[in-house]
Amino acid sequence: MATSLKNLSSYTSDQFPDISEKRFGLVVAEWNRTITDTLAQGAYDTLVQHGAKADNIYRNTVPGSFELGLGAQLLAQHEEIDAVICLGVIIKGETRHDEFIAHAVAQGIMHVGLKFNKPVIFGVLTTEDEAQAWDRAGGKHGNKGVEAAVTAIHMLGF
Ligand code: DLZ
Repeated sequence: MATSLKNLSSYTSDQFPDISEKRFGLVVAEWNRTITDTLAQGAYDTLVQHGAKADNIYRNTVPGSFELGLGAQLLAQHEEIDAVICLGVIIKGETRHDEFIAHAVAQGIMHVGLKFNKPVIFGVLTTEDEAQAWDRAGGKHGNKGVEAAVTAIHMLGF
């Protein structure tokens, strides 16, 4: 007998859930501030365009990307928050500092999502230089803040 695969997710990315009553936390790193601000604006605009209320979007800053995990946790622990979007820009320097930060942040953010059972999105650019970061913050590769917001919305329909 043939078995059928059911799509467990109620929504696909072109048919989003109603987010008009959802509350979002944005955690934005201050390192490379002009770029992270652009990512945050992209995320905010995308949430509003998809129906989120401006009053339901809470923005907090943290010093650097390394602090994004804790910032996310401090927001995610609140029952009213439905999803958290973490935004940062880690640019390669002379040492391997960037690698350690990037790995720690990725794991930290994943951990918070699993701990609180809610979407915690990794919107962190890890680039060779500032130009590559701008390419992904409104440049030729789009705005990854927008993509992070779309991912959060998608996951809320899961
Ligand atoms: C220290 C540091 C360095 C060298 N580079 C970056 C970066 O490119 N992007 C970023 O978001 N943060 C950077 N930081 C700061 C760390 O994330 C963190 O804030 C400090 O190490 C203090 O914990």
